[in-house]
Amino acid sequence: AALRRIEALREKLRTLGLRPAVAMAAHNPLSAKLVAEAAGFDAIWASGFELSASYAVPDASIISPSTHLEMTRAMGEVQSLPIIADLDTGFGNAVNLAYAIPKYEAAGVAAIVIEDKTFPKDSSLRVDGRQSLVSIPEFQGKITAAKNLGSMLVFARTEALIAGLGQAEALKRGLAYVEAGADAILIHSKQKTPDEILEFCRAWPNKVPLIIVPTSYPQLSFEEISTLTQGKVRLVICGNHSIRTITTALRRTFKQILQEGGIAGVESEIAPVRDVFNLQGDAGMKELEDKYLLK
Ligand code: SPV
Ligand code: MG
Repeated sequence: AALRRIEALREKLRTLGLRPAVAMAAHNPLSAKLVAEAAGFDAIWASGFELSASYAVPDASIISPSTHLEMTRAMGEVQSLPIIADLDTGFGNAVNLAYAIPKYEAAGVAAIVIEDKTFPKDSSLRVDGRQSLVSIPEFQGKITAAKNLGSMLVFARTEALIAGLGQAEALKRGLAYVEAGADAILIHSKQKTPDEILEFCRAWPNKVPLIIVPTSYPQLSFEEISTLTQGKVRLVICGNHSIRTITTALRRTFKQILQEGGIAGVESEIAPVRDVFNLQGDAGMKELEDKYLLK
């Protein structure tokens, strides 16, 4: 089953459709299941930012790797889309990453993303965040370790633009990571317009697919991303749209309940308990009850 998910994702990256493959962020098995239920997303993004936010702590290597691993494993149990796991820096150096690879592989993950920042990382989107990069050879070591020690796809993410190092450095890093065996390059930007990313994509000479996370430049449709990058961007990651959605929804409901002094008004606005039971897999438990419990 794990191999099937890896192949499914590999195929999505290969297929040149009207739009790129789209991965949606999740931060727990329920949100992952809802991504799958939406029937249209190609993968789950097991986001470090979303997980950190769900614990109300910064996305800065604060959450333990085992917490991320457990979230990711449990997401794989309740839905069947390929999971792209956000391994940040690889949780340390290439040795730390080497120990993580078999665990993520056993969890049924289809692809991992590692980024070329120093450990501990800071969020790419943070204003005045601490952004320093490891050397190219050091990061190539991480890619090689990940490729050698597992069969998951390895997406190498360069933070050169995030760190303000410019296009030439970003390109140099992207190409060096391809040389080390990366299956795709994630190029990240926090500019408010897509200009910087589009410039990188135009210059990208390689057949290796590109991945973007357009949180800070949301204005392009998926189709436009494909067209404007000559199909070079094969995967778009919606990096934080689950945690931001629930933040808005919870605030709205809580406010309404307090304003109205009761829960009646929100009843028609929120998922019925029956719906939640379904998401919990109640039908599966019913089958077990019928089969194995004394009548
Ligand atoms: C995440 O969702 O954890 C990411 C994307 O890595 S970003 O937050 O933009 O760095
Ligand atoms: Mg992350």
